[in-house]
Amino acid sequence: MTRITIPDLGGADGAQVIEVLVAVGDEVSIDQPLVTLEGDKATMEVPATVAGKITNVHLTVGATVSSGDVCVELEAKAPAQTKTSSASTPDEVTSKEIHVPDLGGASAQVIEVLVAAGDTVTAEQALITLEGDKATMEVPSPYSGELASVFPKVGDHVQAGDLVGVIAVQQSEIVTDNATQVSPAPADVAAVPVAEPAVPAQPKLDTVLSAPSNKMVYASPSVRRYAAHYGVDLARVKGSGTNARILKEDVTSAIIALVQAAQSGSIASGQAPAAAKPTRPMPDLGEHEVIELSKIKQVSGRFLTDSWQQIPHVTQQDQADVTKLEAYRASLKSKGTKVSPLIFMMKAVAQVLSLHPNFNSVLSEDGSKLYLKQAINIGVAVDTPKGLVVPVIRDVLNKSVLALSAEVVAIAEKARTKGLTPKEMQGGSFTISSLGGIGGGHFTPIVNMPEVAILGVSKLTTVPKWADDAWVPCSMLPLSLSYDHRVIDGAEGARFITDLVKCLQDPSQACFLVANEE
Ligand code: CAO
Repeated sequence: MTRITIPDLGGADGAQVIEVLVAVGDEVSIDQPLVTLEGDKATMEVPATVAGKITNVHLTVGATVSSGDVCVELEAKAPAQTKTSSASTPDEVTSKEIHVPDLGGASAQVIEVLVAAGDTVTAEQALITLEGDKATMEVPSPYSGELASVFPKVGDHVQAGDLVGVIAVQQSEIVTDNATQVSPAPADVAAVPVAEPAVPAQPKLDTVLSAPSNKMVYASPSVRRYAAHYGVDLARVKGSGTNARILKEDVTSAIIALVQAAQSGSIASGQAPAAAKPTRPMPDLGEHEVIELSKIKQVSGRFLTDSWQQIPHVTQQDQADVTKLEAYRASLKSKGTKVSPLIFMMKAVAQVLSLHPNFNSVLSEDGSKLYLKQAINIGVAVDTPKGLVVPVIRDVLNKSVLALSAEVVAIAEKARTKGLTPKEMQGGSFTISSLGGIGGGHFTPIVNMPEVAILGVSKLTTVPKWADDAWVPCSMLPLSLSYDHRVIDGAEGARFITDLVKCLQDPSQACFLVANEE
């Protein structure tokens, strides 16, 4: 009896089972999805890591799971024979190690792991993406075969010769391609850009798309995101993977076929994938320089585009008179305790989120459910040389001002120097983007999907205010609250920002007290 367990969820423990795709008695093959999980930021499928007949299904829809929980039990089929003997014949299977190629002396960080143990890969298929000082590169598989193990994790630092994985390869595969595959060509991580995905040639519409149906769609979360990005309906895409699983290449073929059909007039241009419509030609740029956008910028760019396109944003603006809070901050500073206005902002936001739970939530992918979170975990946008990242500060409501201040300083420094782990960026339910240290007035921050709201904080200015028959100088803090109008109504948005302003105007609030002061 073999047990298949929930794999490492990258810190996203507490994911919910939203689909159970198999039942007792089903025969499953390697890589066939067993259940679909929904975490804070994404959905993922748990694939079968061995083939066999299901004897017990341990999970039901709605269950909450963590890494290591048992998913199913099955009677495993006899595995394919593997051996490492050099005397193997062309039809036998041999285990081969895959190593990181020459990186030109540098080490590099793993920023994507594109495969998992049990995946069948083809020669030259990318396994992991590395980011060095100046560029990213993919490490391809030198062989076609089935991966027995994959070792690097996102965030690991690797160098030439480190083990990427072990692959079971048909002996004939090695005989044919030995000369080029055993010693991968040296690749300079500072010079090799990520290759564009291979584009299949001229697919015909009816070979890649079927009529709309309610069939179950098998596709990985990354393929689903890819299809969603281009506006392709996965229910219509013909899958070429195991059990009609839809692969990235299938979606690419569908995009190309749809664009060609739109260009030839056989479908209306509005039916072509939105992001794949013919683009304007590049204008004559004259002398120019080309810079490769960092991976962080490319990835955050995709998320921002998705959020901007999918969320009906409203930005409610206001300003808080923080004169008293600034005086309190100055009194702390005179006693040697320096606290950024951002920390008081976080405490005030946490306070107000506890009164407006709809803002402390994430929305399900289909927009039908709102998950109200108990913990108040606030993401803080940090500007780094490689782009914008959002570390998440947990349990802000229950942390002291000083503890929060130390944590924000440390995590912002780590984001700028060493980089963050995925876990440090997960689990948030509201984001603050503070440009107060830089300048500028109100702005329109973009919601950090699937969260439903974000607060933009700008630089405070001193303005004259009429009070008690006299003009007095006041410190006014511009606030810009963007929210998802599918979830938050305008009245709720106005109530939230009004409560936030009230909170910030009263520094005697318990949440602002600095422990060593009182
Ligand atoms: N008004 C006036 N001054 C402010 C302020 C405000 N709202 N917020 C901060 N300041 C002051 C601080 O007090 C500090 O001044 P002193 O050094 O004289 O005390 C100075 O500005 C620098 O602050 P900081 O930016 O270093 O620190 P912070 O705690 O305010 O912010 C962090 C930390 C990580 C949020 C910030 O460094 C950062 O990266 N901001 C950019 C975020 C961003 O790019 N957002 C855009 C996202 S796109 O939507």
